[in-house]
Amino acid sequence: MRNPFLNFYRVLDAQELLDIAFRRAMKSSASVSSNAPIIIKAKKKESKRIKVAIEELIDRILKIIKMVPIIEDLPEFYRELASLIIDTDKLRLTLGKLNGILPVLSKLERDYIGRLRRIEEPKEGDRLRREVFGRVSSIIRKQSENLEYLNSIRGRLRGIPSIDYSKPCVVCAGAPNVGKSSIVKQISTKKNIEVQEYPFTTKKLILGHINIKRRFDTIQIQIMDSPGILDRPISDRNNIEKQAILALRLISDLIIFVFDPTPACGYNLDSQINLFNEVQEKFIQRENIDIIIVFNKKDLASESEISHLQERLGIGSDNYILTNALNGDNLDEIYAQLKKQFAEDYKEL
Ligand SMILES: Nc1nc2c(ncn2[C@@H]2O[C@H](COP(=O)(O)OP(=O)(O)OP(=O)(O)O)[C@@H](O)[C@H]2O)c(=O)[nH]1
Ligand SMILES: [Mg+2]
Repeated sequence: MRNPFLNFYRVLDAQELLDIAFRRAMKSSASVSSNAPIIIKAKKKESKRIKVAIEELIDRILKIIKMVPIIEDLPEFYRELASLIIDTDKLRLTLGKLNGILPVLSKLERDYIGRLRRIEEPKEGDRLRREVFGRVSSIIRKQSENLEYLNSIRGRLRGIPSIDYSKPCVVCAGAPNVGKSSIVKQISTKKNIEVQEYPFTTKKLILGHINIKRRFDTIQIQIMDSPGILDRPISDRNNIEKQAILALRLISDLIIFVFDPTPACGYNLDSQINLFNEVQEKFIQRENIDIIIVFNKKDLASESEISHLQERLGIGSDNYILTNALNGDNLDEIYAQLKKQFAEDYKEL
């Protein structure tokens, strides 16, 4: 599904909204015959100005409210991800406050147009229009923080990947700094993924694609790079780690779990194994989801480090892939496994 926040465009600030509305108003022209009395002309001209300005503002604010999806109505993955990325209560409140000024603006329009009908001097019309514009300005300016807030969160929401539910999705997960992003970068079409020597480089879910060649055609699967997860109680986990868990729980059709058998990543084997067990026990969404186990940093890992990890996991040498994500060594084995997994029974395309 296309990221529902892609239509969340930049919001104009209070001054920009007012400038546009008042400029439109002053350029507007009321239809009134040229030989009508001056007082009638004044009434019509100022009524039109008030109407144009206020309706322009109402229209633009309504558009702002409508372009932000209602979080509660979104599919579970997007709904939960949004609530990890932003404070959804604050968003709801902000939109509610913007919505709240609409009837106030409408009422001002009605009141002032009513008052204009009763003026007796043309210059009274000018005074009334200035007065109502002043009141409108102060109402809109009071929304400055709310408008700014919307702009401050939209980048994060628009950064959510668009998942195609009709294509398989592989989630690459593991402890921080083990080489998840390096692997996804090497084996997928997504090349602009940041890799750094420190943990928590990846702070959000990043989607790439892998084209798998079959005899007569090519199919495409999705691969998700995820932030590192620490071995600690869920209540201590931060919202960055929780995004990875969410992807495992809700969108993975297969998991690539990456271990670093060496001390290089900064997380010992116990904590990586605990995490692996937790993923298997708690975060797998369906029973038939396989895990490809990867031991990365082949170039750094000693024989004994590798056999130790293998023993601790109680697996045979055929049950993991030993890779070097720096030079691409053995990454073709990951590709081969994915092909085996998805090429045969994948009929779409
Ligand atoms: N020597 C060696 N270094 C590697 C290998 N794979 C990754 N690295 C390095 O390990 C560090 C972390 O790599 P990343 O790909 O950012 O690791 P990550 O698991 O995505 O890290 P987070 O996003 O922070 O959780 C970087 O300095 C990489 O260059 C490898 O196979 N061998
Ligand atoms: Mg990363």
